[in-house]
Amino acid sequence: MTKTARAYTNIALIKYWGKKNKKLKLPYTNSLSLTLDKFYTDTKSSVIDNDEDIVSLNGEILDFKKSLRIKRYLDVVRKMYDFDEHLKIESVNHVPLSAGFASSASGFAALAASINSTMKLNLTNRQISTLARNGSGSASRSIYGGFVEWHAGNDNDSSYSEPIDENPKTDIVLLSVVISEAEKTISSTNGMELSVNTSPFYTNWSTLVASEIIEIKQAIAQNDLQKIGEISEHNALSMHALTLSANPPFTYFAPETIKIIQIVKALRQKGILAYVTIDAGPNVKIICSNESVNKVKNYINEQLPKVSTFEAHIGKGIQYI
Ligand code: 2P0
Repeated sequence: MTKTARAYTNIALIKYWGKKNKKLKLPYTNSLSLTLDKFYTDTKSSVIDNDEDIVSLNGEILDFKKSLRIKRYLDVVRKMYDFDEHLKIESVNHVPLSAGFASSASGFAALAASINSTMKLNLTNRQISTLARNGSGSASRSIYGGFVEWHAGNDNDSSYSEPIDENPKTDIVLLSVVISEAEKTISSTNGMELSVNTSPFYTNWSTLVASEIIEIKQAIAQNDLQKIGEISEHNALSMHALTLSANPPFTYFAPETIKIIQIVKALRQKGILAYVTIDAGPNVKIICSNESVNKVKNYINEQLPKVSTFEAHIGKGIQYI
């Protein structure tokens, strides 16, 4: 009986933005994330007597085009671990597009864990993280719960994630504010490449990340949520500065994105704990505390009645169910 692997999504507090090796998805810098509860992917895989893989998502078999990324990934895994069997992959995403999170992190983390189990590869979590990274960079972090650091590394084996604190005591709550469910026009892969190649600030970004990783780890060790929020917000806005300073310039922000950044600043001035972090899209995630989250939610709903909000807490690492 093959087990289903479950992996939760994660939000980067110190962002990954740029690959030094596209094929292996080796990043230029380390990154640091928080694994979230609620939003996850369940994946089951089984060996089939077929010369092609079969991929199903949410109960529907994917056509050639939609399954291509996963099939290519399975080719990489077969080569890496020296097996020939083809697989049927059955994935169910509990990461609603409407919640403003990408599903590639939980998706490839669950897939890597599932292949490990089905093919009896006996991989360590570090090796599963490496395997997940080959599918999507941010997936390497979803192997663990709580706060997680992805070490950039220099080759396939040295680029992996590691837990910093899987059961943190900080009362961090993440409020996802959804402005738009539309597909982004510039994929993160293309956005990263354009920033690396053309932003004059890219070397400063690498230096900044190195120091912010050290600072945020100190703040995590001290359960200093305000400091965690300050560093995360600064890091996220610095990442977006790499898009605005690219040539040609681009941005993931929508007008409402800026509006929410301003609202969050105003809330802080009223003594309410709130900091923004933003990925490669217009939606904003607000770092709150147990105490501040309802106030933040009510204020956002009052000011922007059209947006929806989703609350998430600290999540766990890979589970087999
Ligand atoms: C992150 N993002 O650290 C950053 C911050 C978006 C902004 O990782 O090309 O889907 O598959 O390695 O992981 C989104 O990119 O990119 C991402 P690939 P991925 O979470």
